[in-house]
Amino acid sequence: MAAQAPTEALKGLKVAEGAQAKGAQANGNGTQPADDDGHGEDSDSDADDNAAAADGATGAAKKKKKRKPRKKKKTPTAQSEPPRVKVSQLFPGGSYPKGEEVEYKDDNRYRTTDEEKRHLDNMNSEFLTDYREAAEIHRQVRQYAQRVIKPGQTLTEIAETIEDGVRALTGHDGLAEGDALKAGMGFPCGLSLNHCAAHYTPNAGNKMVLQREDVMKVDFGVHVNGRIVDSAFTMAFESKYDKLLQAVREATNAGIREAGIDARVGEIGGVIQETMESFEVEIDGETYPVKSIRNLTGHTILPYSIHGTKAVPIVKSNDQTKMEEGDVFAIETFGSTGNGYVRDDMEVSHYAKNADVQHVDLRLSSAKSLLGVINKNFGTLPFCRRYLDRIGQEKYLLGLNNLVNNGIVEAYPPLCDKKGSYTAQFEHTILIRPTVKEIISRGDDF
Ligand SMILES: [Co+2]
Repeated sequence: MAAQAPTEALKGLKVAEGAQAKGAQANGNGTQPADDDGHGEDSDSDADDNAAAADGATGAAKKKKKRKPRKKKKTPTAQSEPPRVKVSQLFPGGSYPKGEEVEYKDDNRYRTTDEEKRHLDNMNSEFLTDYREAAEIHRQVRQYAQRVIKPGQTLTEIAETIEDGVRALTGHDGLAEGDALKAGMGFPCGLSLNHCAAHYTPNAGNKMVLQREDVMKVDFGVHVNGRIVDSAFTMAFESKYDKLLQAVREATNAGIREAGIDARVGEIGGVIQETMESFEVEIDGETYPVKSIRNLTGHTILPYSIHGTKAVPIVKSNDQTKMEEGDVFAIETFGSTGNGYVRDDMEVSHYAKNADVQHVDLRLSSAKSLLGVINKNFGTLPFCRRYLDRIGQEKYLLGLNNLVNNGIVEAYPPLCDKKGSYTAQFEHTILIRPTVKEIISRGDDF
């Protein structure tokens, strides 16, 4: 999910010289729940056994014949298509693959082998296991999505392809109260087209169809026990967009490369911008410079909270904030053929409860009851309207808007550059571990 630079900070932002883009603002992504904890194997042969017992009168011989061998359901060793096998079954004992581990440089080089740092690292084993599980789910679902998403599909179908996969692989369908808080969607699946950069996902009844000429940002989160992996990519079906995608992929990788303990976020923004803006692209006979979208940023991630307190600008800035041991960062960059600046546009779908709200006395009963539903099912995880629909909520818009107006829930509207422009995004989550930097969501695809 994209974080937005606050308007205040932007006023002081000198694009050429760099500026003070502090505090990222989170944008919503939602969560989806799944079903049981997934440890119970169903013994599907029980029913057959009972049936066989019932017609015992027909003789033991026949009964023997009828009885199917009691086979223990085999634990799947490979993922299905569409992905429905829990990754906890594919990697028994929590042996999930690591992300890409990168050693620290210069003054921090000692950390990789330092006894104390290694000890600190070992104390985080549960955190790492949860993060690696969430990342593996992200990779498996997104790589499936990359194979099957085609022009002609509706955005609703595409979102459900991804969300159903994520929920199945976590083993939590999120339908029972509280289940989505155990594991599932870390935020709603964003499917933002063309000049829209972020935070678009269909609401109920949306009939939009993906076109061959579209450039689609696919941005979704997976969480396990509140450990959110935030990773995004861009899909296009025409080669004229290749270079735009390349610019943004390289800019994101430059940001990841510069990240580390003691790295200053403003300088990282400068490197990202330099990489991004070294590209120009030709689309339909017109040449455009690729611009970093200056009011979008990367961000820290906290448990159950997609936008932490630190921002990573994607243009040069004087922000001296340092990355520190233990931080989790979403490094995301956005390139545009337009103004390099986004505004709120179109219908809101993404929401999240504010982490720091004090008690407000709500007068509207529908708002009060909806807040109860949000607390139990999403907590502070971003959600979208479709996620309320699927858990049976109806006619909730008045209550939802009331929660937004009372500052309890934050609305994250779609963020769009100027009409006719094209935007692209790539994003990874990285862990600033005591010993190494781990690009947890890295895959063969990006
Ligand atoms: Co993000």
